[in-house]
Amino acid sequence: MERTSVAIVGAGPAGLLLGCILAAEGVDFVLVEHRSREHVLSRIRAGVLEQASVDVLDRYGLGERLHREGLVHGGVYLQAGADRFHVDFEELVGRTVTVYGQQQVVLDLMRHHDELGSAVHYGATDVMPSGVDGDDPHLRFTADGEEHDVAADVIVGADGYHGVCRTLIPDEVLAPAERGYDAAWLGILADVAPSTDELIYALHPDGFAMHSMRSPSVSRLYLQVDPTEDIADWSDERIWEGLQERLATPGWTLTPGPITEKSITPMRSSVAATLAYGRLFLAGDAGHIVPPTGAKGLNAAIADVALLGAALAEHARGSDGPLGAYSERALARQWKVQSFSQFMTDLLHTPGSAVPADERAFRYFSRVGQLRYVQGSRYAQQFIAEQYTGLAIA
Ligand code: FAS
Ligand code: PHB
Repeated sequence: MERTSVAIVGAGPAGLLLGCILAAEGVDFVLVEHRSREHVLSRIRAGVLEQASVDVLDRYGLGERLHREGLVHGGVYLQAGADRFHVDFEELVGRTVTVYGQQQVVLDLMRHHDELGSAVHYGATDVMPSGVDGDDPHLRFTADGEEHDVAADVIVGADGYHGVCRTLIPDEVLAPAERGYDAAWLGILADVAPSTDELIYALHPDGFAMHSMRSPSVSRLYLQVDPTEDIADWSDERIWEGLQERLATPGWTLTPGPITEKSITPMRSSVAATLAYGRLFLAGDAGHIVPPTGAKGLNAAIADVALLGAALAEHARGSDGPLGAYSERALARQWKVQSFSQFMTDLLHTPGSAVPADERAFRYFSRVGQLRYVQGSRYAQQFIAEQYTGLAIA
């Protein structure tokens, strides 16, 4: 039987970054991932890092390529119909965001573990944490044909919303608070230079559209679609037509290009009632998920493990205060993130087709009214700028 201080389940950004933090703090760990390294790297997810997230990566020496290749943005554009305006984060709150795809963050973290020679097992099977409600937790798994039984002081569930760790917590304890949305995002990657210098979030009568990017030569764009839509019904031409229509504004053109990836992602908000159960701690999507409109999913995962990593280091040094407070502190910040993500999603999406036509019109025009208020209010723009660039991790 093997022994470690922290057994981490899941090698997404939360698990990988937690491992880097523990290594920096001198705390031993094992990290177990049930998909291959290539599969984890292939997942196209988030694109924007808050200032607070960049600061965490810098603190642990993980930001070198991010600063070399990331795109620093001083604001975003919001658009109501054809009326586009800029929200200048730097002028309003003195902060920026960095466009740097989640795949690049994950690659940097994986490479760091390679350099450290960390105990990271990809492609593991029969991954089974147990005993988290007692004093002798174990993580069992099979990797490279070898069965492992690891006794751990603590187990961390960084295995996402559909992971195994959440299932170890009784339903009445996990008790997630949730809401759905009558919209989904059709996302594309296209080999074409972005048609904008900063992200554009647009509310149009046909639905939400967004122009993001991954590099000076790769664009990332999204369209609101009904959650029941099938990606097979969306030809490249239909997608570009929708984007052209919804993002149009006088004097600006959207340059189309070859689409290299397209997929539809449903939206949901969910927050577990606790991120701690006995010797089990949840971090990232394992504990909460948000709609992507506020660019918060990846950043919230980073915030969780920044708090949890520091708390586990204190625990290893004999002080249990921070670990005992982790769930409460992480959830307090998460509910602020949830509220902002909900606000941005409700503000920028048209009501679903199930909503009666008169009510749909009312909701749409009240959102246009809210956007026009934001356009004319420094205070409203500071409200958005402060939260979009990221609240302090504390
Ligand atoms: P992850 O889900 O990334 O990682 C969990 C890991 O655990 C995975 O590698 C999984 O394979 C592994 N795992 C699961 N079960 C396991 C088991 N039983 N044993 C071992 N390993 C197991 N966020 C944004 O901010 N902007 C976006 O545009 C955006 N787009 C998204 C699109 C999609 C399709 C999805 C699903 C999410 C998107 N997100 C976005 C949110 C996303 O970025 C997450 O917030 C982020 O991946 C969270 O990281 P983790 O908590 O590490 O969870
Ligand atoms: C992205 O670039 O994928 C992205 C950016 C901002 C969001 C969501 C997704 O709010």
